[in-house]
Amino acid sequence: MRCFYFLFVPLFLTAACSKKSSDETAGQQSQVLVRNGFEDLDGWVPNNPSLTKEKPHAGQYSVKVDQNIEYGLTYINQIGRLSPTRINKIRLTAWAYQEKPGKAAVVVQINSPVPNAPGVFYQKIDITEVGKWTKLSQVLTMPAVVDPASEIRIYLWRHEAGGPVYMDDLELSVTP
Ligand SMILES: [Ca+2]
Repeated sequence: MRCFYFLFVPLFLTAACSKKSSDETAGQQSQVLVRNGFEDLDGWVPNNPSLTKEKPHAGQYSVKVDQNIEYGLTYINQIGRLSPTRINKIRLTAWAYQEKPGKAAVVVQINSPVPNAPGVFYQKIDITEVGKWTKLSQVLTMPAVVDPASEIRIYLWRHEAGGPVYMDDLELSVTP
């Protein structure tokens, strides 16, 4: 209910509302930083073939990669905007569907704000199951020091997929 007043303000605040809400059902154990089922993006982002109605896990939309799409629709944000306080561990969960044997992946990476500097963090979470929706869940330990201006990117990567791969219901949360 506390998000109600955001209904009267522009989109960026409603987005902030959804991503900053605490997961109270988990007993204050986790704070959701990002949650997306890709339902409300059509028309708000530049036309992107990765955003599709072909095979949703829930709702109407998911994101996909295939032989023509190397990287799925990507979440990009500054670490300092994602969380004003330092994060030690985050948990990424997402549902993935791989149509044919292969190895696609969900990637979380953090890039330095300094041009051409080495990457700060990189984790590839492989998708191995075939022919069924599978929940990925992985805890990621953040580097001890991260510049708040660093950029986090989360995306589905075709990598070695043998056919179309879909991702839906992605969530990133702070974990103890
Ligand atoms: Ca969806």
